[in-house]
Amino acid sequence: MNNLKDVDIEVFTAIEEEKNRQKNHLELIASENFVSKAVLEAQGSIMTNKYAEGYPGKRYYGGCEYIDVVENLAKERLKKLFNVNYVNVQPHSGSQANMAAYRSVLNDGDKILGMALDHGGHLTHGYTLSFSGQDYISYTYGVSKDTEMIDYDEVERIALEIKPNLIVAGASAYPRMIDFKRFREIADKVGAYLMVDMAHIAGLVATGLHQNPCEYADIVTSTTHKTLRGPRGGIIMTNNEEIAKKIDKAVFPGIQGGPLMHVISAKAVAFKEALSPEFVTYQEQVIKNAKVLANRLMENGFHVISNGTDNHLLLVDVKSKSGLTGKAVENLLGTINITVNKNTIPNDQEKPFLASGIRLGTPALTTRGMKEEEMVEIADIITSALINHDNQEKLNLLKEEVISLCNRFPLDY
Ligand code: DSN
Repeated sequence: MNNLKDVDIEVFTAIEEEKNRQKNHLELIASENFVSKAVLEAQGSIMTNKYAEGYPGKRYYGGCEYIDVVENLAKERLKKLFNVNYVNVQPHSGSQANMAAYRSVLNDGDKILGMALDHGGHLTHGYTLSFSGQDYISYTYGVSKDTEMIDYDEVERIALEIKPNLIVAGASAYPRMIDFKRFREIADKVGAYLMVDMAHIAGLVATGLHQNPCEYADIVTSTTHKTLRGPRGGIIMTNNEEIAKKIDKAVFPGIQGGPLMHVISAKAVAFKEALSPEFVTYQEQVIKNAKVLANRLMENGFHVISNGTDNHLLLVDVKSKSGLTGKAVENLLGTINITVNKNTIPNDQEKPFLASGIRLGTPALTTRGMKEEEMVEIADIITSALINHDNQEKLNLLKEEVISLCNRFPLDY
């Protein structure tokens, strides 16, 4: 069979250019990472050719014997990783994992309570433009104005007032540990299900560096491609057998057809990698790096939301120091090969499209081997870029510094 270069030079070239971009830019988007070659190999394999609707041992198609081997490996490894009894590895994405999780225990029109998007929550935690804010009546909690951290007493007050059927814990832009035990107590007080979306922190949970929500929640969902460093996809977990059966039905045939077996193969590989001792060392470094990045930016005069971080990410208020919006800073840093995303900060006065902050995460750079020393260098480059945002000569020098840093920590693709 012909290879990609011969069949489709345009796609081949775009992939090569993206590879070069990944190699020559500092990737600070908190939800991104670099998978191993083994994960890439599994995901790019012939497993993509197979239809396998159903579950291991109960498929709607013949020829699934090796597919079953792989899905069972993924399931057993995932159970071990998070010490949980029932798992579903078929969701195509985090959004679909969340949709199936809600549908397994809720009816349309039920009430859900999740973290507000502009306080660090996720679209699928009840945002009005998402299915989660349309199929369910959604309410939000946020972070305290003073501490910029979750105020659990306030969450409890809101829960007692609205009596949700389900509470969602978990976030996309929250730099602190989340107390799932406390969320369980609140859910029990109001007779609600507790669902935890641990997508961002799954790698930290897998290595014991964050409280494990599987001990407390009725359902835990996650993606597999953030701190967990696997292929792009979703997973659902529970310790409740009845809920597990409903989750399986909600995923297939509820909202999905054939599972992506090449992705499930890659998930199995990633879970094996995550069970290794090296993965613990990696996650420890992810946190150390985030703390150093946050501290250096604070030393340089930035307000880092909640005055620091406990996990893999930090939120920086760029507007108050530089006068630039998050969007302007995202664009500016892009010109010197630093990739970040603009992010609203709690009680942001800017529209979400502009935002006052940026979100920075260390999982990807830590995979490249960068450590504390490099985080200090990066914090200083970011600071200098903002101070010199209209000095092209200085920006050119900073870009050279970024490329030299990338060259010192090559990406092995
Ligand atoms: N888009 C993801 C993130 O960047 O956090 C969440 O789904």
